[in-house]
Amino acid sequence: MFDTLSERLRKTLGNLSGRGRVTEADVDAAMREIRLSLLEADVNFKVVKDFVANVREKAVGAEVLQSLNAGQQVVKIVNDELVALLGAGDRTFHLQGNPAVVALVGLQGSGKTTSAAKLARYLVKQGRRPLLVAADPYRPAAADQLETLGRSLDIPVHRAPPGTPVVDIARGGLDAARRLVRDTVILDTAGRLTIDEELMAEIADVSAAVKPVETLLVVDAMTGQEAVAVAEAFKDAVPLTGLILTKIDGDARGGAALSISAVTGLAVKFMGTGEKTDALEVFHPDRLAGRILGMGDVMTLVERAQEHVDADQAAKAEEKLRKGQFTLEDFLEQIQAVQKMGPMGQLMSMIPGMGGMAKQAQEAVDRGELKRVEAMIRSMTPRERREPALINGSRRRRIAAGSGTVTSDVNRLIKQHAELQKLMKQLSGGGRKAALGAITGRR
Ligand SMILES: Nc1nc2c(ncn2[C@@H]2O[C@H](COP(=O)(O)OP(=O)(O)OP(=O)(O)O)[C@@H](O)[C@H]2O)c(=O)[nH]1
Ligand SMILES: [Mg+2]
Repeated sequence: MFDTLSERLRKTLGNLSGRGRVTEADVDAAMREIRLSLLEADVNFKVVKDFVANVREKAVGAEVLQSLNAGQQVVKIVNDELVALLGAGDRTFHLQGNPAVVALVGLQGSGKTTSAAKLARYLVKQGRRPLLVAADPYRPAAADQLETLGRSLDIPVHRAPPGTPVVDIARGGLDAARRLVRDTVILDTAGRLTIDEELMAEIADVSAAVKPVETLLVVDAMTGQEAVAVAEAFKDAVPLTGLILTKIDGDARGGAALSISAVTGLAVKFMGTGEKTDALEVFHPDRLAGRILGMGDVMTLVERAQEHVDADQAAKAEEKLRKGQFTLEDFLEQIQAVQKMGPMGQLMSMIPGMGGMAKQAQEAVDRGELKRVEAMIRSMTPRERREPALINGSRRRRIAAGSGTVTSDVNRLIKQHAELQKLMKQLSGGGRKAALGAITGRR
């Protein structure tokens, strides 16, 4: 979502930090660029105005410009201001009460049901015992959707016959939670196409009846500034405690995500980064700022790896790499493991210094390059995977035919694998520096 903005900001800040001396005019030029970048990313104009004014004041006011690393200090000021902008409001996720009640509200299709399931999965990981409640009395299909998600996660779902008043469903959910010894109730409420009084009254009734400790508004980041307007309207009508911003993985310009907290004063507590139930992130403003400014987000990357990668398997792969015994079979395993961690472009943007390659990497994946590599390795015999040296001309033709590729693709894969082997031998032998040079010198 932040690709274009990120690219532009990185360029502007790169120019600045590369300078020996920074003058007030340099700062002003950079601020003009940043202002334009933010406006084009659809950030609320008032938010942009304040942001640029704050950065400028801090950069020009103090002794920053006299210092030797003035450029870097200005970059740091931009980063700090961005963190402040993203992090407005109280981000604590409260779970007091037994059961603790969390209500999800929002417009139709914003991602309430999906987010309810994601949140339940997240809570199970925290050691809690959630119960999902289908608090949509109008569409039986809505309850079916939640039930399917609940079943796939092994989390119980409470539902009531169609037409049951929503307040009764919510109360029934609390009873069910006590009966089933569940400590958290997640209410998935019905959405409407527009903000209407009936919807607001219904949410207010549920709030009064079961007193949720969290009432989170689910907003679709793809709708841009409309999302900000929706949040403002809901905030005036019901007691919201925070936001879940969904579809951050989409290709909207990101302005909503950047302005919504600053405009409404409501904290973003979680973000949805994909359709699957594991695609939910606790919102960390500093990490998102790092990703946007191309400084990476190592913390999230490590957490993703911890969640998805088997530590033993990873250690074994590393050992093999070091010994130069990393076969194509291991290569295939690693490709699969990394893909479980998330879309390639997202992962690349979390690695410091690699942000600039995120788009290319994702495009390569979208073109099916990883799939082709997988198909080629699958078309090899186990022995060929272990000893690629065996793969002669006729075998190459067979592998290409079996995987729907051409022999030059197979050649390239085998060559890349051989290069990787060589590189790793250099890395584990004393020639670490030379090998790193070889890596960074490429491309
Ligand atoms: N890419 C992406 N898709 C999402 C995300 N969250 C939800 N979706 C998709 O958005 C669509 C609507 O999601 P739902 O969870 O059904 O939305 P809802 O708010 O419950 O909709 P109603 O109950 O009809 O009001 C589905 O196709 C979801 O898969 C997200 O974070 N990323
Ligand atoms: Mg729904």
